[in-house]
This record gives sequence, structure tokens and C-alpha cells, in this order.
Amino acid sequence: MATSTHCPYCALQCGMRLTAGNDGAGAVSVTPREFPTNRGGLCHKGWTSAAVLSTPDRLLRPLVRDADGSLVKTTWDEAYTRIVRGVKRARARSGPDGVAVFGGGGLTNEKAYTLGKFARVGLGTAMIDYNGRFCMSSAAAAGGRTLGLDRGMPFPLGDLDGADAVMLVGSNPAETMPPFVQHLRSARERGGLIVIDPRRTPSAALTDDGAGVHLQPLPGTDITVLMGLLHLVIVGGGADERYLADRVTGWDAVKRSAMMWWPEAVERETGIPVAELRCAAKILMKSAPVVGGHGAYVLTGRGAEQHAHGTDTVSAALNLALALGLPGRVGSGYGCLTGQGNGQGGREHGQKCDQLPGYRKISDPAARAHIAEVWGVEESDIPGPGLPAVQLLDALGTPEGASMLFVHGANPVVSGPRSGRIAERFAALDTLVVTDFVLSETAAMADVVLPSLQWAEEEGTMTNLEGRVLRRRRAVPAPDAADGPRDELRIWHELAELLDAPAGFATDPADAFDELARASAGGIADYSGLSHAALDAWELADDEGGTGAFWPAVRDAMTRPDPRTVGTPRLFLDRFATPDGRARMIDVRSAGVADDLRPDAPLYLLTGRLLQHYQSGAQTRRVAELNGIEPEAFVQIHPLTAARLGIGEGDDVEVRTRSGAAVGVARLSNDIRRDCVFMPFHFAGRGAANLATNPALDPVSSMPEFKVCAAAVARFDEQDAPTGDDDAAHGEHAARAGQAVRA
Ligand SMILES: Nc1nc2c(c(=O)[nH]1)N[C@H]1C(S)=C(S)[C@@H](COP(=O)(O)OP(=O)(O)OC[C@H]3O[C@@H](n4cnc5c(=O)[nH]c(N)nc54)[C@H](O)[C@@H]3O)O[C@H]1N2
Ligand SMILES: Nc1nc2c(c(=O)[nH]1)N[C@H]1C(S)=C(S)[C@@H](COP(=O)(O)OP(=O)(O)OC[C@H]3O[C@@H](n4cnc5c(=O)[nH]c(N)nc54)[C@H](O)[C@@H]3O)O[C@H]1N2
Ligand code: SF4
Ligand SMILES: [Mo]
Repeated sequence: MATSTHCPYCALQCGMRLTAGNDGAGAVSVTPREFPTNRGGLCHKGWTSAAVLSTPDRLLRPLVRDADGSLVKTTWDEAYTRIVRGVKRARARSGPDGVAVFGGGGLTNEKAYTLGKFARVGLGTAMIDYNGRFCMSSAAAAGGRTLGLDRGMPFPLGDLDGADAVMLVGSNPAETMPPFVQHLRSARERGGLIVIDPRRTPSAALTDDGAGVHLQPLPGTDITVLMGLLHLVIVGGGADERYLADRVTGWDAVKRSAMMWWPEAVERETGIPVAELRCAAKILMKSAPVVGGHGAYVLTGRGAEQHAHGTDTVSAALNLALALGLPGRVGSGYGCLTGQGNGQGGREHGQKCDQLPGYRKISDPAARAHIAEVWGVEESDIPGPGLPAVQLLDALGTPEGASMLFVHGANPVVSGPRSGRIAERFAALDTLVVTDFVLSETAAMADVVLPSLQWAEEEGTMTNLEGRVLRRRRAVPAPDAADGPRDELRIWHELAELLDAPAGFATDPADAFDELARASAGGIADYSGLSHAALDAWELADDEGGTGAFWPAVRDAMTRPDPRTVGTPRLFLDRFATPDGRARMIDVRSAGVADDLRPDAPLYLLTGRLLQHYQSGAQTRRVAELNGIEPEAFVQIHPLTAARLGIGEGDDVEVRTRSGAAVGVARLSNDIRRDCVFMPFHFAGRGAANLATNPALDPVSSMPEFKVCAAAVARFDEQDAPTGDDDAAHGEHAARAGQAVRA
């Protein structure tokens, strides 16, 4: 029987059907299905996603580290006993905050919600944050301060289909969300695709042949590029003055700042030729509704956001969009392209250190009282705000930090900034508990590993990049093994009981959703009008394009004019979510890269993604078809730069920064600026790009500066490899991580 569900990976949440083998399990086949985001398309990762369900190294039993340092199979009872003892030790040492929790944007809404609750009232700790801090936090912060709320795309993706122009700022959807490219067709046909990226990516190549323009700036200079575009819009008479007067505050100051950025000055700072900047500004101006265009969209990705000034960069993008009169209008707008499968829902339900469910502030007394009532606890039982991800991880195992950590749905040993330091902090923990379905690099360092179910074995909901809540459905049974994998809702329920938690924890995902819906009621991300049953009832037939429901979906206010648009597909049409209903422009300034070039580090290291791999690669490196195409870490480098450094195609290359060093194979390419090299971050071991990245933080969002830091690049000779402290320390942790699992 075929089950309609969605891809396990990215936020596009492409619709697919899963068909289990005859015995119910066995080989599972994937077929695409019509859904508004993918329209019957899937990328290579989606097509091969079922392979991980039956990966030979699937975790089927809990593991604990034994006296000689190996991970050995055990029972759930023994694993829980170890965990409870660990919690007691950590509490005895430093109180409830001695235990920390790290979550993930791939968890279902039900799990993200329950994990936040488990941390606050199961463990009683303030110390919870999650990998979305590495992903969405700058865009979320900028959206919050200007628009009053953060829903990545405040409009359905299909709205792009009629646009004259789409500007992608630091986003490469041709590799990161391939079916998304369909929605760029109209803009490309009208010559209106603008891509801002220091590399000529497959997305940048979509601007060829008159389809648009690729701006290739120096990394970290997007604020200046965006100010330059705003300058040209003002000078060209493209600002929508009436909209600005009616719907926006702060325009005068922003206008004054932009007036300083003449195109010649922008060229000097960013390297973008004046003619190209003018071309991009012209495209935006003629597409805007104020001149009767069919509309324009400004969309940001991680290339703009993952910087020490990422929040201000998104504000600069918002300022440009507002000046053109785009947000809050049908057919135009600003959006941030959320990344992880539940990157949107994962940031709404209480995994963030400063938030409670419904996108509420944990410091707001009314929010605390409401959540305390839903949870059936005293308000004083809910801790205050904790530390954001980088600070949280950095403090682990120190006298000030937690000595025990639970990880659910993240692999920070590979994906966190300056990952050598993260591995060091994990090694210093008294107890590391990792729940996963494979032995990720993080799980391999754990003292206790709990095996969880996988996407196709569980029920739940995800909220995609459009803010559309959709159903994940069970298509295959959980592995049938004594002491086999368990649903995480059950794990938290059982642990909470063992820890005598003051609140109960639902084990049925539909019940967890109902509780989440109540908890979110009246909050920003209001799901109170939704339930599993309602979402199932609204679902259209497979060939009709699915549905889902856009939040806010407020109980008793649910209208359903069109089955494709349940809830609130478009936000801000009448007012923004600020107290006065106006969008607040923020007067931002250009700022440099935190870790800028120096004589001993004369090139920029950029990081990002490849089509075939997902994130830390924990899943996709286990799919032979994908790993066969991209089997190893590489360093993309311009041929002239390579020649200067004596590097040839295929040589091992070391990229060394203040944080550490990573090694990859040289790939010579004209698609990158001569002053940059690029590494994907999907690989582990010495090829882990994050051994070299900079943990410098954005002051507003605490987003680390993943996208750019200063580096020295040289041919790597195994024999001459330095054995500095970093390398020795990393080698030791890697050895621990590599400990064989014994039966
Ligand atoms: N194949 C694949 N798809 C994925 C994922 C994956 O891991 N693999 N992950 C998902 C997730 S969680 C996310 S967040 C999204 C991310 O999706 P994207 O944001 O599209 O992906 P990235 O490759 O991280 O970054 C995009 C681009 O930013 C550019 N860039 C680097 N520095 C700068 C800069 O200073 N300015 C500008 N303008 N650009 C810069 C890089 O060259 C890169 O091409 O993808 C999602 N989809
Ligand atoms: N240098 C550099 N570093 C980056 C980025 C970059 O662009 N450059 N991008 C950053 C971004 S945007 C992101 S989102 C992060 C992501 O980085 P990670 O947090 O490492 O993401 P994943 O590799 O998806 O890790 C998810 C882990 O959880 C497991 N898992 C999946 N689903 C579940 C579940 O339901 N329950 C449990 N318990 N486990 C599950 C998977 O097997 C995997 O081991 O990386 C960040 N790191
Ligand atoms: S684009 Fe994203 S959701 Fe769609 S198939 Fe690929 S990984 Fe899955
Ligand atoms: Mo992400």
C-alpha cells in the first residue's frame, strides 16, 4: 500500500509516496507526488531517501560505553539507569542547569515541542538550544524586529510563479532545493533573476542567456551591495513613497544611509561592477508593483545570513524590499528560505533557549503563566532563558557549564563552528546522551546512545518553508527487535517518569499535537485550529496537489475558501505584526568580516552545500548512490590561485585558519573568485570544513560566522603534517569517536 508523506530532508518538504515491500518492511520505494512546493519533482536525495531506512549500520539497540571505552549493546533499562545516574550527578554538581539539551530543526513539531517541555519541566533546566541557531536565527531576528514576526516565507511559494523578478541573496536552490527552481521560471523568462553569490553556482548559472544577472561580490559585503541597490532605487525614482508613508517607519534614516553608497563606492568595496549593479537595480524597479510590474521577491539564504553581521544583512534586504513596496502585497515580498525539514516549526515550539511554544518569549510573564497552565505546573517551575547554541556548547564540561548533555537530531561534532573545540567540550562531559538512528560522529562520542525511529516509521507534522503545516505519516513498521528503537516521545515520557517530573508527557503524536495546539493558542505561531484529524481531512487526493495549513491557524477563525490555502497563506496584507502595524526599517551599517584577511591568512574560506549531501552527511554519506558521486571533502579553488600556490587538480590541500585546519582534494574551477576557496561542510574526519570555521557570533542572533573566515591554503603533505595541540586533540577525540561497537 502506498502512503502519502513528505521527504525527510529539507524545508521544501516535497510530497512523495512510499510503498513498502510485500512483507510490510523490506525495500521501500519512493515516488514523487504533486504538492505545491515540488509539483511532482524530487531531487536526488529525495529519490534515494528510503535507503537510510535499511542502512546496514542502523542502530537497533541502545549502546553504553563500557569500562574500556567501547560502546556496547545494552537494554533500555540499563541505558535509562545510566542516564538517571548521570542526571543526579550533574544536578548534585551544579543544580538543574548542570544538564543541557541540544535539539534539531529536523524533529517533527510534536517532538520539538515535547523536547522543549522535557528540558524545562522534565529536567528542570534552562539550558536548551538547537541547531536552528546555526541556520535560521539571523533571518528570524531580522524578520521579528522589522515585520513583527518570523515566518520564513509569509506567502505560498507558488506566488513566485507570476513574478517579474526574484533576487536570491546568498542562496543556491538549484543544489539545495532543486524542485524550487520551477518557481523561478517566470522571472527567468522575463530576464528577472538576480543571484548574489561569490561563486558561480548552478543557481547563478540560471541567470545566463538573458535570464538575469549574477552579482559576484567579495564575501561578507552583502550589506554594502544591498545599500548600493537601495541607493540606485532611490536615485532612479523607484521607491514606493506612498507605501513607505502608509506602512513603514524609519525610512528617512535608512534613505540617508543609502545615499552614501554610490555605485562606484560599492564597486570598490564589493568588486561588483557598476554596470551590473545598475542592471540589477533596473530589474527590481521595473518589476515592482508601484510601476505596474507583475511583482518582485527578495529572498535570502544562508550565504547572506551566516555571518557575524547576518541579522543586519537581512535587515538591509528587508529595507530594499520595503523601499520597493514589496512586503505585504500579493505577488511581491520578502522571504527567507528556511533550510531544515522542520526548520520553521522547530523554531516555534520551545527548543530555543529564549522561547516557549507558540513563538512566545520565555521572559514574558503572561506567556509563562499560559504555558504553566497547559503543562499543569507552577509558573515558577519553568526556568528562565538559557544560553544560545555556541555559548552553550562552548561551556560544556567547564566549571560554569553543564556536565551532561542530551542531543536529539543534530550532529554538531561535524556541523558546529570550530568543531575541534566542540569535540573537546563533548569529551570533557561527564555524560553525553545521543539519540539517533545511525551512529553519527556525535553519537560515536556518547556515553549512552539511544536508537530512535526514522521519519517513515513515525507520525507527526512538519512546518515547511512556507509556514505550511503538513503531515508526516508512518509508511513502514518500526524495526521488530527486542530492545529495538523507540519513538522519542516515548523516550521522554519514560525518562520524565523516572525523574519524577511534575508534568506528564504524551506518547501519542496526535495527543502531543493537541497539547502543542493549546500551548500555541494566542501566540505568534498559533496552531490552535489544527489537529492531525483536521489536517488529514483537508488533504487532497495525491494528484490534486496536497494541502496542509498555513499558520496562524486560529481555532474558531478557520476559514477554508480554497482547499489549497487553509489557514493564513499570506501575512501582512493589511498590517505588519508590529504594535503599530507598520514595518520598522532598521538603519544598518556596512560591516566587514569578523575574521578578515591578514598576511598569514590571505584567502577567504567559504562553506556551503552540495546537491548530493545533506548537512553533516550523517544520513547521505550512508547512501551509496549519493556518496558515490561526492565521496570526499574537496577545496574549490580558482586555477590562477592554485597555480600561484603550486596546487594542482586532485592534490590534497590544507585550509588553515585561526580555529584549526581541514584537508580536502583540490578542484580547480573558474566558478569561484580568485580570493576565495570553498569547502562543503558535509564530511567528517580531517575533511570536516568546520575544523576551520570561525565561531564569531552575530550580536543579535548568536549565529556563528560559518560562511567566511580568513585562511591560509597550501598543498598538504602527509609527512610534513604539523602535530600542533589542535591536531593532537582532534586525533584523540576522533579515535574515541571511532571506537568499534562491540556486540
Ligand atoms: N543538498 C542539500 N540541500 C539542502 C541542505 C543540504 O545540506 N544539502 N540543507 C538544507 C538547509 S538546513 C539549509 S539551511 C539550506 C541552505 O541553502 P542555501 O542557503 O542555498 O545553501 P548554502 O550552500 O549554505 O549557501 C548558499 C550560498 O551562499 C554563498 N555564500 C557564501 N558566502 C557568501 C556571502 O558572503 N554572500 C553571499 N551573498 N553568498 C555567500 C555560497 O557560495 C553558497 O552558494 O539548504 C537546505 N537544503
Ligand atoms: N561550515 C558550515 N557549517 C554549517 C552550515 C554551513 O553552511 N557551513 N550550515 C549550518 C546549518 S544551516 C545547519 S541547519 C546545521 C545542520 O547540521 P546538523 O545539526 O548536524 O544536521 P544533520 O546532519 O541533519 O544532523 C541531524 C542528525 O540527527 C539525526 N536525525 C534525523 N532525524 C532525527 C530525529 O527525528 N530524531 C533524532 N534523534 N535524530 C534524528 C540524523 O541522523 C543526524 O545524525 O549545520 C550548520 N553547519
Ligand atoms: S528538495 Fe528537499 S524536500 Fe525535496 S526531495 Fe530534495 S531534499 Fe527532499
Ligand atoms: Mo540549515
